[in-house]
Amino acid sequence: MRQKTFHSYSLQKIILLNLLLCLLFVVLGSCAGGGGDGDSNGGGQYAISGRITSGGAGLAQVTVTLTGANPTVTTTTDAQGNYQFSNVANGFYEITPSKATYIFSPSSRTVFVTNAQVTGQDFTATVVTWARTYGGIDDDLAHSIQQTADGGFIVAGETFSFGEGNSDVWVLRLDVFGNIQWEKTYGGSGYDVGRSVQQTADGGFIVAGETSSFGGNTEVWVLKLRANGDIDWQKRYGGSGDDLAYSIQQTSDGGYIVAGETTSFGSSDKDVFLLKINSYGSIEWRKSYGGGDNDVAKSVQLTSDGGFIVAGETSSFGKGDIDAWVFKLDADGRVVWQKTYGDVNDDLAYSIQQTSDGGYIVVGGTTPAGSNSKDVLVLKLEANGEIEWQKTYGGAFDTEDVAYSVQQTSDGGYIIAGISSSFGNFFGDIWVLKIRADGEIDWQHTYGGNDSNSATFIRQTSDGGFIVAGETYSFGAGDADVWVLKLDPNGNIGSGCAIVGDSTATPAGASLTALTSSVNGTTSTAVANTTSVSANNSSASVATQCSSP
Ligand SMILES: [Ca+2]
Ligand SMILES: [Ca+2]
Ligand SMILES: [Ca+2]
Ligand SMILES: [Ca+2]
Repeated sequence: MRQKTFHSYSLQKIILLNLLLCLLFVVLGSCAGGGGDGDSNGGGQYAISGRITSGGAGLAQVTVTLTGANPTVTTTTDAQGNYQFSNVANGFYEITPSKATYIFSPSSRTVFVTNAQVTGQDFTATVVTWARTYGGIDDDLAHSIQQTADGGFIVAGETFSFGEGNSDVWVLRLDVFGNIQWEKTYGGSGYDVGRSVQQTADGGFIVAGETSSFGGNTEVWVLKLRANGDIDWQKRYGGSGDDLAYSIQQTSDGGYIVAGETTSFGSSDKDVFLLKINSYGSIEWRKSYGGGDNDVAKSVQLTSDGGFIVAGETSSFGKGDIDAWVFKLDADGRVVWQKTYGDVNDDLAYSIQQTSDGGYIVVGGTTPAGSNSKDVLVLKLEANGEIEWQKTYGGAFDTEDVAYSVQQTSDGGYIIAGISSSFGNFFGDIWVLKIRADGEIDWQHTYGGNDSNSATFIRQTSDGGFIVAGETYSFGAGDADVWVLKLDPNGNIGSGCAIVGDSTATPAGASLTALTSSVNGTTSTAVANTTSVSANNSSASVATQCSSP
């Protein structure tokens, strides 16, 4: 078997060489122009094959392009990372792999097929990692991030550096390397905040948060954006008090579920506020849930039965001070079960997800009895809300360690992000914990500089790494900047990135009590009003703290 590999041929040279080879191989009755992934195409009889690996393991679903064939053909790697082009004719070819958020080494290979199969055309793939700030001279904060279908990212938060006055909703569309594709502000003269963002089935985006730019008090604000950031529709929801949204998700009917808090409706002080709206923002149902004290929802998620799971906090029910509060709803907002989780001090839930076993994972913070330090709280619940296990993660006395975001990972474990002042910087570093299904720690890292840093949201990315959004006062253009970290599957950003630190937390058993609370959802009289802002382009300064490769 003969095989030659060249790395420096341009496509033009390949075409020229193939013209010459046509003359050379005319007696064989074949020319470069064959090729295909299993199809007989052009009459060639040879195969080009290889394997693509990442971290030693085969990488599936890599698009591999063979140019020099006429027409250019593509194939994808199988579950073991193998690929093959069959029925290739003699000639010169260039093989180029591509997959969002990966860099390949070499970036392409040139091969010469001459009366023999060509094997061993292997590539190694490395996950793209980076840490970047986005902002202006004032406070710029990220509250939510999601990976988009093209492998890039959508970030929502608030900016005081740009826009129409006070804070404006700020949405940044990033590519896989963290380059800004577009950035826009939305708002009026009041405070306008984006708390939650999701890509929608039509390729656009849904953003929920709050606005005080219309009519004085604060209202829930929902913006439906097109893929380019222009506004499809915009509506505010509420009553005479303050109404805020912390979480939104698209539902299977194309509409949306929105969760937050209200002082306009329900029992006294704050109540949990839920809105089910259709794909145009019209209200389908609206309910409040709560007792005589503060009751707030921080996170809502669809469940596999078509209903919803809601997590937040309550001072109306439970063991004392604030307790974490979780309730399961059917599709119409009726309570299926409801439980508080707590002890005598503050116990907080910020993020919930249904898990693959039908249960739930909840994260937040807890202050153990007799302590004045806060630790990360993780509750694994059964499908009926009973506690399967509960653990805390934290450091020294008098410090604050809190988790704001959780997601089940592809290996059945969980990724958790928040803030720690026990490890890294005393003023607070971003803290990310990768735990196993039983709560034991796989790895843990801090990310920060000399001033305070905090993460609000984390998601696993399609390459097995993670995307983290939050804020930093350590880096950027002034005051807080939006901080986005693209991590590899072990939480690293290349090697030797100075913002990455190690922490040494060990899981501790917790002893929170689950109690059944007793609310019924109350239909509110919240109204929807159309708002009329325009999307404005902003001009963030971007700084890169680390990037690899
Ligand atoms: Ca504003
Ligand atoms: Ca209340
Ligand atoms: Ca409590
Ligand atoms: Ca700033």
